Amino acid sequence: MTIRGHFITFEGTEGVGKSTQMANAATALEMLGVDFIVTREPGGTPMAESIRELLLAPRDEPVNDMTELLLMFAARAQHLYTRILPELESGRWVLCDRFTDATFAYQGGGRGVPGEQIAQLESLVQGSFRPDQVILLDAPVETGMIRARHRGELDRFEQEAVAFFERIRRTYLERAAADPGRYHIVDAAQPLEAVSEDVTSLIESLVHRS
Ligand code: Z5A
Repeated sequence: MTIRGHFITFEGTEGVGKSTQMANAATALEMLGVDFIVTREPGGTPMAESIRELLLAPRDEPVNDMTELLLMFAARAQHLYTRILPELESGRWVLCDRFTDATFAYQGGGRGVPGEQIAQLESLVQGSFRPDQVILLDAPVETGMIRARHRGELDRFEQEAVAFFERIRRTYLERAAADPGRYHIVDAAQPLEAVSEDVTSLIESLVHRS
């Protein structure tokens, strides 16, 4: 299999501005004449979107950590093999709102599932496939919560306490520190215009060096 497109993921704790900055990155790619798609996880195909609904719905029944983890990877397998890889093979860039880094951060850092177990599933589902570049939008947890929480009913993840999101943020920052060539940390606590400028110049530099 020859992969010709570029796979860029956007990560961060809730409300840091991933959707906003993906739209901004899409505009930058359009201006540069790059052919691309925008997608998200969990989701990105009709079946994977159904799994997303299962995962996000608040429910009375406690959700087992392993159930949550396996559903994340079930959605990912469907998304990866039926959408992401075919798009990359046809030469398109793929911008994805969250990918496996979110699993290490949320199910690993947040829920406490050992990283080695997540890494085993990552190898099983993805082989050696990883994002080419990860844009980590980083801001204090409270900043994102304030931005996100005026949207109405909270989903199952959004109902978690601040400490859960602090562990997630820490895990993201540790992963970024361990692989600085692939992770780009953007200060998402800045005013919107400044974050957008940082993301636009990052996208421009990725296109120019591709
Ligand atoms: N999850 C998981 O557990 N494991 C996995 O493997 C994966 C996912 C893949 C769904 O993700 C949940 O799935 C997620 C983790 C879990 N749960 N949580 N929490 P999601 O990405 O769909 O949900 P989210 O993280 O909650 O995203 P979000 O709330 O939609 O936030 P966002 O996309 O990062 O932010 P936004 O919508 O772009 O911005 C939020 C608001 O802030 C909006 O009004 C903007 O106009 C405003 N904004 C944005 N930037 C700024 C700046 N710089 N200043 C001021 N205001 C701003």
